Order: sequence, then C-alpha cells, then structure tokens
Amino acid sequence: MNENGANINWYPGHMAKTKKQIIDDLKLIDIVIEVLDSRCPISTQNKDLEQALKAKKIIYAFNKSDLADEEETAKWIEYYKKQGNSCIKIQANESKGLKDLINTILNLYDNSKDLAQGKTLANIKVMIIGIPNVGKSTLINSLSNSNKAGVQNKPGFTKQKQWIKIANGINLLDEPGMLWPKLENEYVKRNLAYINAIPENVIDNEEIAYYLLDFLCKNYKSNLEERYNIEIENLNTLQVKNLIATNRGCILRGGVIDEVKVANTIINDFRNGKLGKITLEKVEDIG
Ligand SMILES: Nc1nc2c(ncn2[C@@H]2O[C@H](COP(=O)(O)OP(=O)(O)OP(=O)(O)O)[C@@H](O)[C@H]2O)c(=O)[nH]1
Ligand SMILES: [Mg+2]
Repeated sequence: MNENGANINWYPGHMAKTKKQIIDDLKLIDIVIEVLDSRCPISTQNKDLEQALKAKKIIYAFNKSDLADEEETAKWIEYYKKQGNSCIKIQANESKGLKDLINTILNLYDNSKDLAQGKTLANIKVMIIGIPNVGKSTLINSLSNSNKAGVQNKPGFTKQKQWIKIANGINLLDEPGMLWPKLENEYVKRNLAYINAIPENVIDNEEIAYYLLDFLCKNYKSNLEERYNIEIENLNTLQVKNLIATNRGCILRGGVIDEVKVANTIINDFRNGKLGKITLEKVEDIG
C-alpha cells in the first residue's frame, strides 16, 4: 500500500502560481477549450476554476476518443449537451475532430464587437486548459500544424505570451493552462492514476493495477480474455492476476509471481489501448 494512503493532500506550491497565471490569462480569452479524457470525463474535469470560468464560453473536447468505448462516449456527449454544454469528440494525436472543434469555436464566438469596430475579420482568442496528460500540447500542435507546444510541462519558465494563428481569425495562446486534478475521492484518484494523470511516485502501481483489473473483470471481461488468451469465468480478480502473470512470464526465480512486472503489464496495456476501447465512467453511474 502507498504509505500516503487515501488522504493524500498534494498540491505543490507551483500549482498555486500556475492557477493564478491562468486566471490572469483568462482576461484576454474569448473561448476556453477544456480538454477531457473520454475514458473518464468527470474525473478529468477540473472544478478548481469554476468561478473564474463562469463568464467564459467553454468547449469540452473529449480527447483520446480512440481509447474509449465509442458507445459510452456518445452517451457522454449527449449528456454534456443536455446540460447545455458545447462539446466535441476529438483525437488530437491524429488531428481528428478538429474541423468540428473549429466550427464550434466560430459558432460560439460573438463577433458583434468586431463588427461594431468595423473589423471584417474576427479576432478570436482561445486558451486550452486541462489536467496533466490529457493531450493539451498535442491539441495545440495539431491545431497549429506545428510542434510549438512542448509535450512536457515546464513550470517556472516564463516567457513572452505568444499567440499562434490558426484558421478563420482564431488565435491560440501558446501556453496551455495546466490544471491540477482534484483527488476528490478514491474513485477519482484511481481513474486519474489509470490514465497517467498523476505522478507515478505518489501512486502504488500494484494497488492501482489490482483495482483496474477488478474493474476490467467486472466490465470488460472479454477484452481481458482476448488480450491475455485466458478464460476468466468463475475466477476472482486475484486468480485472474496470477493467470496473467503466468501467461506473460511475470515469474521470478522459484516460481514466485513478479508483482511489479504483472502490475506494469496491466497498466501499460490499458494506457496503450492494447486492452481495447475502455471507458471507466458511465453516465448511468452518476447523479
Ligand atoms: N491515443 C491517444 N493518445 C493521445 C491523444 N492525444 C494525446 N495523446 C498522447 O497523450 C500523451 C500526453 O499528451 P500531451 O499533449 O503531452 O498532454 P498534455 O495535456 O500537454 O500533458 P502535460 O503537459 O503533462 O499537462 C502523449 O503521449 C500524446 O501522444 C489521443 O487523442 N489519443
Ligand atoms: Mg503539455
């Protein structure tokens, strides 16, 4: 077990600064794109900035849609839309859904101010926000057709604000707003650990892999059977884990199971989509 346990309170100093910076930057912004992970949109949506975002138009971009259960993503989009939100399914690393995203920006933008000033071309200022690893930099790069946004976050590296021009008078702030995920409860914390949104050093891989496997046994049994070439009917989660270890050669000398290796195998297979398209949160389970 992770000695930090469930009550981990973890909000590094630089994040408070980053939040302040985002709130400051928001003054310049017309439209915010909050990137969510389609596999767990609720867990990846940040509640920290709710107040600052109230006056902004927000588009929820359901990213990594290639890794999520398509039926569930459709239900999530419908659910978000019913609540009056703008949302679009995308796959940033393959530039999928970006046309829809741009059209949504154009539809949401109120150009009356530009017209009043006699401007014919819109000047739409957009900022991308989201928790770690949801694909903010990838989205900036795809929208701007470049590699301007680093794939890693570099805190404390203050530079001049730059705007990246994309089509149709849309300008993207070059720096995505990295939001800190709220570990509201064990359930959210686990989902965020599965999708690699919280640092490895604050999670216990063996524990996380066990919970993930338990979820998969209950919800995506055939995905496991197919990937690991096993039959799991009537087996409990522990037995399934041991079977996977045996089939994948996660065995130490003396026939002891290599717990670290089997845990990493399960987690990495999930993260890389090798277990198929999986959604962790269901619309039916909320509210
Ligand atoms: N399968 C899949 N992978 C994606 C997609 N979008 C981004 N990725 C991958 O997700 C990982 C994280 O992407 P980044 O763009 O660095 O994420 P970020 O939100 O900028 O992360 P931080 O800078 O750490 O906050 C990278 O390995 C990307 O290649 C997607 O739509 N599908
Ligand atoms: Mg980034």
